Amino acid sequence: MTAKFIVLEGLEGAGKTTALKFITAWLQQQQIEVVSTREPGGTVIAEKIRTLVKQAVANEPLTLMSELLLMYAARVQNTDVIIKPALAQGKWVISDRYFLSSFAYQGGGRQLEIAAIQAIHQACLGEFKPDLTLYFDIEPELGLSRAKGRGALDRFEQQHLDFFIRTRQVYQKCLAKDDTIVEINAGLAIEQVNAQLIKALQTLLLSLQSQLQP
Ligand code: Z5A
Repeated sequence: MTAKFIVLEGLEGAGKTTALKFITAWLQQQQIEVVSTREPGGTVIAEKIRTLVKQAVANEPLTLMSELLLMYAARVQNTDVIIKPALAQGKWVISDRYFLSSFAYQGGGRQLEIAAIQAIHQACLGEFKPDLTLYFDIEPELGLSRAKGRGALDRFEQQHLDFFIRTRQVYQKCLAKDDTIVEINAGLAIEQVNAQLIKALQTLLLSLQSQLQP
């Protein structure tokens, strides 16, 4: 079966990490070999970058452009070391976040120019993109209240509500423009979220089967 690259996107507390486990188990039941990864992170070097971008450093703010470039450095590492080799071996890849996060967080939340992000994106990834992005849409207040339940907040989670409202707006704009992005209503109970995930995965499998038929 042709390998597929699936990405989970959305605000914090939307349930991406929870869903990644569910999707991995569901695909494995269909006899599909799955590799999971996350961003920023996934490889040893990219995980070091993750630590760098998530923690505040005393007396030295991380500049907006540095933050963006670090996200892309981690992404190139993850793409070249984990994602592309796994796909080449016929394995499916699921990533907790990918490049849409940079457009939403750095473009929307941080208000960096989208044209600058696009230029860096093109230089780093070219036309490479996921086959399916599951966008977990949630009211920022609800997502943050779920994330806060976990304890100390990182550098992103400490942002004001406006930051997350702007981030969500970019996600929603991208959703409207790209039919490889599927919306999941993440404000519902886990069972209802899982039902939406199964539907999206079944649609992907069916389209794959019809492509493979002579
Ligand atoms: N970032 C960026 O700025 N630019 C980029 O290019 C990239 C990332 C790639 C990564 O943090 C940060 O980096 C992120 C964006 C930025 N900023 N923030 N904040 P992360 O990976 O640590 O955080 P996250 O991706 O937002 O993950 P998260 O906070 O863990 O959220 P989640 O994975 O979507 O949610 P969860 O862990 O599955 O669930 C959270 C809690 O809610 C947990 O207790 C669950 O049991 C519960 N849950 C899950 N689903 C439900 C439902 N349906 N009902 C009730 N409770 C639920």
